[in-house]
Amino acid sequence: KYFRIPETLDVSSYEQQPIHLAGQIQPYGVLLALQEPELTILQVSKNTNQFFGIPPESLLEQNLNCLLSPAQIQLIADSLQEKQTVFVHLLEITHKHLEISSFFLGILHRSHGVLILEMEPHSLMKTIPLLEDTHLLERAVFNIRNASHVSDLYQTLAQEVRKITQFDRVMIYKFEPDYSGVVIAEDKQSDIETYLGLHYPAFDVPNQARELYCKNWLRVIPEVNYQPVDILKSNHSLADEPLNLSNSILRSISSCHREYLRNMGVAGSMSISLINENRLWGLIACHHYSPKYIDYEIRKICEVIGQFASIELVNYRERTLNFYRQQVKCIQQQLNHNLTNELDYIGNIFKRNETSLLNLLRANSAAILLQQQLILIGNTPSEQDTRELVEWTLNQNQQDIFYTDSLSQLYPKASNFQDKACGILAISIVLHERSYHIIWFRPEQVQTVNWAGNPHEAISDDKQYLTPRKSFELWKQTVENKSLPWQAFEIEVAQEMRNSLMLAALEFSQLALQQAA
Ligand code: BLA
Repeated sequence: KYFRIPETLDVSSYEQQPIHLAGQIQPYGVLLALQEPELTILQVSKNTNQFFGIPPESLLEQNLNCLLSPAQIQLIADSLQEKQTVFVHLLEITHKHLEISSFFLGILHRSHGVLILEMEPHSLMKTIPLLEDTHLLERAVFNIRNASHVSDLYQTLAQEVRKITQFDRVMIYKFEPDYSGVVIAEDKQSDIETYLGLHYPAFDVPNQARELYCKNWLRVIPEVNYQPVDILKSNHSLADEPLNLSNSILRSISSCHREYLRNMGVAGSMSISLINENRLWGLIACHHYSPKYIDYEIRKICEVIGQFASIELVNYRERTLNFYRQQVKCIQQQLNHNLTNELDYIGNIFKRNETSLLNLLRANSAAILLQQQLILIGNTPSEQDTRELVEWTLNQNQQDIFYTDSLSQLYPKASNFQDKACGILAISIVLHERSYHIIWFRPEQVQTVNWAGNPHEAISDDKQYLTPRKSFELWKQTVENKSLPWQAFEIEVAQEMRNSLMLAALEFSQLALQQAA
């Protein structure tokens, strides 16, 4: 039925590849590893001839002053006394033979005991005046802050990054709790196909990549079709291991990912991390269909936008949680009010709060069983099926809350109503022989995704498995017979609901006892 993972694709081998020890760089700059404090060159990328007119062998074990003027060396040495982690200088290098000089941005950071200097050609003409940069950033921050709701925030974020960078496509890629991902917003050229709403399996951005992207905010691949450049080591080099390039901007990108991009027709790419409490929340993923170099200054602006948006996302989450808490409180207050005709009364409260009850737990439908009285909200399984299901959950667990995102695995009958109840969350209270139950239902995940294009579209070439469309097919396999997972905060909300219901039930039973006496 579904496209299967090709046997030749060993996903686990990519999961383990240490991408920060690639030992190679992208060819759009030069990398030097230096020993402090003398600034001796311990390692150097093999492409120095092209940029400096000097072969890499003749730079090894030399002092950096063979490349830079004493004034520049002093500038670097002074900056290294400062506390920050990255140092940036505009550097001028004179080609000895051609007698011309060229400019570079020299970006320095320390990595496991060595100082790494990366040099990117930098045209003085191209440097955007500082004021203009500030305005780009200011506008983006203003628009992001003024987003009216969270989906507007995602869309604005994609639009702002695209306005600033002019990529053909900018997407907001959000990780789910299981690290599969979904494109939740997109701004693109009008004539290319959309990826909005497509889901991808977790290995599309493997674990080690996600870990790395939590440490640095941005990567760029100006030219996907590049030939990686090796790094030359001096014989006296301190360590045998490859350099740790975790924070290097030139780090060569995993060949698997490059193939993926090539299969998508992408020739230039960039991605910016969105981080929430040390967890990679998502990525701003940018594609271009021809090679695309983005100036360092613009990349920095994008990085700051990513950092700002990350804070906004946390704020939004807080606000959402507060909103839910208020709704629970509201239902709670209604339950505590006027305790007369018990069952009808509780039933009415829930009917009146139908929408909140569903939104509270992002459920599509729900059922409330008060003694024998059954109230169905939304598109639920049939009355008979629901009653049997409640009975089953009661026998299943001795706990107050029962939830699963793959009901049919535990309760085979559920495969008849996967489109309504593939995942359930149930709370129950049994008190003095009276019972109260609420069950929330979620349909099978595949049925809720927003299909971009025709999901049943034939996949013509089996060899090209590394493309978003095929990833989407793979993702569908991983979520077959599964609903969206219940998240920790949703379980908390359900627990809250149960507590409120419990309190109301207790009051009722006391009232009943008093009346009997
Ligand atoms: C990295 N995978 C990435 C990155 C993205 C994606 C955005 C970040 C690198 C970057 O900036 O470009 C995934 N990009 C997507 C997805 C879409 C997109 C899903 O545009 C959808 C529209 N990737 C695979 C498979 C493997 C794989 C099958 O699809 C290997 C089994 C590996 N992806 C992979 C690796 C990296 C990666 C190893 C890290 C690249 C690096 O930083 O070196």
